Amino acid sequence: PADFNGTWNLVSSENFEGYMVALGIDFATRKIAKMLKPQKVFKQDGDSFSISTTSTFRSYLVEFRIGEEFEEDNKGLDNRKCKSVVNWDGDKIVCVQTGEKKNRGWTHWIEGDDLYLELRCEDQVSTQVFKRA
Ligand code: RET
Repeated sequence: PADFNGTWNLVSSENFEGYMVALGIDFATRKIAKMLKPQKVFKQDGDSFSISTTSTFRSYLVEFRIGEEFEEDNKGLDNRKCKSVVNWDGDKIVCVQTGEKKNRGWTHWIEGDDLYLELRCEDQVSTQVFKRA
């Protein structure tokens, strides 16, 4: 499987605004969040992952094992609880976040030297690209 370990900095973001609107993030928070260049720190040990997304404004940590459902609180994002599960799809990790919002989840993969993140909520898709720090 792919090795995501390392520190990654955001370099580009498509439709993050649409994703945040779909999540119901308020206007003021969206204006700030759009300007941020978050950093991701991946710690991967076999099928155990810890992914921290940090920014000057707010940060988010998620920890999971592949294939094991966990309660996600999305604290500091939209604060809605989900039942989440992450699985491998080839060299991609795909998260399904089951809860109030339809079609919610994300996919991470590596392409060349870049880390990609596709964020999905309802009919919105945002794609972010990160480079190694
Ligand atoms: C920030 C700033 C505050 C508002 C929002 C944010 C969004 C964070 C997201 C994090 C996704 C994390 C994932 C982790 C696992 O790989 C930047 C904290 C809405 C969308 C997918």
